[in-house]
Amino acid sequence: MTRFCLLSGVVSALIVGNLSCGPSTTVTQTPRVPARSINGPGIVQGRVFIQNPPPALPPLKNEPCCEGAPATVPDESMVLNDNGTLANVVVFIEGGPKADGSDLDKLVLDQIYCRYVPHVIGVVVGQTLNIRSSDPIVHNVHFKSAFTGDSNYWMKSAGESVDVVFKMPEFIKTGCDVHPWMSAYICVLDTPLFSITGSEGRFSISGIPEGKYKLVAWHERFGKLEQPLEIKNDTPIWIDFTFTPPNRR
Ligand SMILES: [Cu+2]
Repeated sequence: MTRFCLLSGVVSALIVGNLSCGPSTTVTQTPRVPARSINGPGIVQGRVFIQNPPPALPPLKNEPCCEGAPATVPDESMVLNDNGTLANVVVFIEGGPKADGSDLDKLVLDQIYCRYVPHVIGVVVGQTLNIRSSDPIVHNVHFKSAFTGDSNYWMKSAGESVDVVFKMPEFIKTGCDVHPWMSAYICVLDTPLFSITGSEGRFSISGIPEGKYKLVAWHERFGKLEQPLEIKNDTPIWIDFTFTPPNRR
């Protein structure tokens, strides 16, 4: 029995929440590795297209905001680029080592003229996200995590901020109750191997260790697409994605 308990103790080092000798049904979880230690020769790049896109979204009325703010702001929940691609798509590697991002630089999510900048931000589990306001008015940063519940940070003047660290991967929509047209996505990832498309619809992820993975593309309106990815060496791999909105097929 003693021997069994010793052995069980070794195994339980890899099992979350099991520090006793009793039987366990807990799922084995691999410890996280420092994000900066994840490095390899692989590069994957490509573009994210949209087929038969819906009509462009009208801008959002941006008032009452504060002095100097534009009367409207773009609705960034769907940004169509001129070359047929889509912005604000998070492309990431799934199936690699799970990262702890506490060794990565702090990121900033700002509120400028009643708009989140950027609209979509990727942050690694354990990495610090500084959420701030540049506006001389009241905002509240209000979001709900599936793991930690409701968070609501009030910011009453320019320069106020809060540091937030997420412990689990999830994509969280945040908003402001004072200015209900404000929205952003905080995409908490298990990996530093990700890229977010911009005005050219391009993504590029480097430093991928050799291995077999899934490459996932996520957009807040159009959901997820996946493709297999195998990294064998440093030859860049090109992969394109094409979203087709469900009602346009
Ligand atoms: Cu606000």
